Amino acid sequence: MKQSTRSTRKEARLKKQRIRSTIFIVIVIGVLGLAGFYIKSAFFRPPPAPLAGNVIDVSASMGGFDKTEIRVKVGQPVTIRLTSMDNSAHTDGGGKHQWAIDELALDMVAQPEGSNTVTFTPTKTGSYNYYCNICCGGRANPSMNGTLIVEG
Ligand SMILES: [Cu+2]
Repeated sequence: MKQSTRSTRKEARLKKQRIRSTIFIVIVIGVLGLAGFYIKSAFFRPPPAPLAGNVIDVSASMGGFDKTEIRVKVGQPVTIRLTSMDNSAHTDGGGKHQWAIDELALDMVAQPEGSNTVTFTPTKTGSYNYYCNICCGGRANPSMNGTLIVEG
């Protein structure tokens, strides 16, 4: 009788220990998983989600626009998606970039490491200067300029 009580207690203690170590392992796995998730998202930024229609991606960094020439067709709606490759730690412009064309009254700003879009339908052929006036000397900087060519 006494013997069996002792062994039941021992069993209960072992069970408690097992539950504790299981909880510990679950917490460790959870913390590691979370850390892995944050490390992964810090180093591998997924590409922006695709948009419907005629979308032209333009990215901007302190080095300038990745495209200096964009060709579109007159009468066809087009979406320009501007993505800033810079983070908010940049002292010059805070990582924001702009994409603007004065003649077409187009003006948008992409937040640091973010995207912005503008959709328009060009009505006239011609070539138009687009620029960013936020960083690196603004629109006077040749790398922060490009040409939108509207073809007939
Ligand atoms: Cu810029």
